[in-house]
Amino acid sequence: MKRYFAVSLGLLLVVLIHLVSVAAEQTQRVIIDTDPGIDDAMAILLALNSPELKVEALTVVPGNVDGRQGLENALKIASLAGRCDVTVAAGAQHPLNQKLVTAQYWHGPNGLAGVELPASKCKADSRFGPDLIIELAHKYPHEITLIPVGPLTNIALAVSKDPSIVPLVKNIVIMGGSITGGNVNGAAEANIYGDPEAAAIVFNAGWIVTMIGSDVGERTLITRKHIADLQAQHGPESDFIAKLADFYLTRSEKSGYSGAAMYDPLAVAAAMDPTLVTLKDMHVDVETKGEFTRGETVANRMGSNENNVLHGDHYEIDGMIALKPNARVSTASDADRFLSLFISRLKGK
Ligand SMILES: [Ca+2]
Repeated sequence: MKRYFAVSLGLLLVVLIHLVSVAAEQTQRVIIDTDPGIDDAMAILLALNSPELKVEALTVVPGNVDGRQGLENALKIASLAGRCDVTVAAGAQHPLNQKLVTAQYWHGPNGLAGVELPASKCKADSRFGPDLIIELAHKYPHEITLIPVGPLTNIALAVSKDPSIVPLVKNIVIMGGSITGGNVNGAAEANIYGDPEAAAIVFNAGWIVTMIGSDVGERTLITRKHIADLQAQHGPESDFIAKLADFYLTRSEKSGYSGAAMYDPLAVAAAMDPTLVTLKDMHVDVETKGEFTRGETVANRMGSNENNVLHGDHYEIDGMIALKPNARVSTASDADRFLSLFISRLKGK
């Protein structure tokens, strides 16, 4: 009888170890590069409350707020979630080739709708964000998914310093760009506009960038009904998100939107479950020079360019030149399913 129990216990242990290893395999290691930011805060808290993701680091980039404020916000958000185990590191302090453009207009004076979170119990890591990205890409080859949800400065610095990380990174899912007009002006989306040279480096690095653009974010709206649903159960994180969403919605309504665009959280969700978005392979170039179009993501949807050859005083089309896709561009989202996921993960938290 004793032997029977020992064998059963042994079998149970083998099954448990197998289940744990299967779960670990299915957990994706991610680095969120962020400029927090209202929708960044939502994205970070979604990731920290999703068992599919293991957040290896939050690296901070200037964008919605400057680098100092962004680091303070990231630390406070991690602390609110009780997640001081997550590495939080500062990164670049300015874009590669232009002045920083901050967005308190949309995100409030501190970038977090003016909501004052308690002082952070978490401490910043001393490593430089881009170096940490390089280090983690080597430590976990083919396992890291990068989720940049701010200007692409830190990612550009990392791949420029160590291009060998490109094939080591499993996936890169960015919130940025648009193929149907911008949110800064007619052409450019804010994250790409915030550092076009960095974006050009990232799109041309040799990996396939999954691009969750502002045009899709703007069709993935959180509404007052969603906030009420979120508030059916209270918790410190969900109460914080409700305050952010209320501020953000009021701001968006004043600008003529019927809800607030879930830009950054949709990128996190797409990394977790790509079926939440429709993706199409395209070649994307970043405009860095245009008078009206600096920061535009110029997407080729045909997979080719005309080859124009000079014949005397004019050019003639001499067939097409095939273009290799460098991006999987999201053209639509399943907004209802995404918002149900978002609310279910954060309700009562
Ligand atoms: Ca952001």
